[in-house]
Amino acid sequence: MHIDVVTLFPSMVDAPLSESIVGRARSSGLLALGFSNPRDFGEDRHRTVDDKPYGGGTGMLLMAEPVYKALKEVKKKGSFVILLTPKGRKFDQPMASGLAKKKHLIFICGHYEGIDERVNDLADLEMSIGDYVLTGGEPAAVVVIDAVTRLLPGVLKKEDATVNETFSMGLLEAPHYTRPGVWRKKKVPEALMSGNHKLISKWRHDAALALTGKKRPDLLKRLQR
Ligand code: 6GU
Repeated sequence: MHIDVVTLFPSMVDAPLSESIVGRARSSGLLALGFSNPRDFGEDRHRTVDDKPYGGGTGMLLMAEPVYKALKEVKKKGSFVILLTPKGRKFDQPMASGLAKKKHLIFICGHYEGIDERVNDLADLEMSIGDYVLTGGEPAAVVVIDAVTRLLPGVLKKEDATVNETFSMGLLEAPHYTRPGVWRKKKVPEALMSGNHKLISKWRHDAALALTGKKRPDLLKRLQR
């Protein structure tokens, strides 16, 4: 998978995606992550990329042209372009699965108060990661790229990969425990210590259902529909 990020602050995306599982996916070539910076396409001698909004109001806006040029630099036939904005469709696991099947993704990160509305036409999809306001799209790009990368073939061990499917099925995962069997008077559930795989599977399924019902009844309702 090849992903490019159009951003004024590439290190905000590069650094968090250099660690752990995603970092290894990049080192091993399963994920190629690139950047294109609108700052490199500013037109005046200060390479200005922002300006005041028409009609007044607080804050500055990213201008359309530097974003357009930064996008043009990385866009190919078959690229899927995503504009990250709090006004977009809310990201979830099924959307992550859909994106994981694409060849080339491009994320455009807004910053400041946003981007000139006219760049919206450049995107195939507008996406948000939840109902709160971030300073820019960069943390959202990190979230989406992480969720997509762990779905790419070869990134996770086979056993772990099925765990993603559990959440795509719409249930929270059953609780996990490791040694010791008793920790500060708290015991690990009997079934998990039994060595009986059928019993363990049943315990996990029941626990997942109960947990989801308690913490996320909305997910259960969606499953029943
Ligand atoms: Cl994608 N961008 C910004 N700036 N804020 C957000 C967001 C994106 N998703 C949720 N809040």
